[in-house]
Amino acid sequence: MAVALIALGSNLGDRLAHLNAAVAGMSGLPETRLVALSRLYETAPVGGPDRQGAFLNGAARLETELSAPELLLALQRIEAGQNRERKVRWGPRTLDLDILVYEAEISDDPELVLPHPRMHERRFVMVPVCDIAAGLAHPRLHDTMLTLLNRLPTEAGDLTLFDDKWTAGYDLPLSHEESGAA
Ligand code: A4P
Ligand code: MG
Repeated sequence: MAVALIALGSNLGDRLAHLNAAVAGMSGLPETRLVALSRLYETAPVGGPDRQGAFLNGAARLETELSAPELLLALQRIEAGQNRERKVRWGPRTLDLDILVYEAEISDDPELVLPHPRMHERRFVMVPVCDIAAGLAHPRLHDTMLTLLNRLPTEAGDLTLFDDKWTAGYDLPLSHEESGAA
């Protein structure tokens, strides 16, 4: 059984609906359990074309028997189910699901870089991550997620708490570790 952290993002269409579909999709994956969800945050776009809309971002913790490549493929199918189109790098998207961390695996394969190479530079990733995994050590940098978040300048992206609840219509453990973040 492996622990994986997933970043969820949407800034196109019904953002909350796309994220809830992602939660439903991840919950339905074989040999996989969704064990924690972060709060949801509205975040200013980082990179990409000018004037794209604000993102909703969150993070999820999974326990899975899928390998990292199998999990990536499964996440890409869930993205495709929300009509994700790949046009512009860092451009607007209905749904983006990235594997942030898979156990302590380290990979430089461009198809699947682990841990996600930009995660620790981004408040829109690290704030939700600290809701669910503040004490987890970053496999490459070795510091905890909370230490990495606290090191980020506040200019590393505007972010506000969006809504304490995901609206998926079934029972999910909304668990936060006390992080003092947000
Ligand atoms: N890939 C490699 N490693 C991974 C990984 N750990 N998880 C490959 C997922 N995919 C990984 O992804 C491009 C390729 O990355 C895939 O083929 C996969 O094999 P993509 O989702 O098609 O493209 P992308 O998301 O546009 O590119 P990228 O580089 O993943 O973008 P980022 O760095 O994820 O940034 N601002 C705010 N506020 N909130 C956001 O969520 N997201 C981005 C995307 C930019 N700005 C943002 C946000
Ligand atoms: Mg992506």
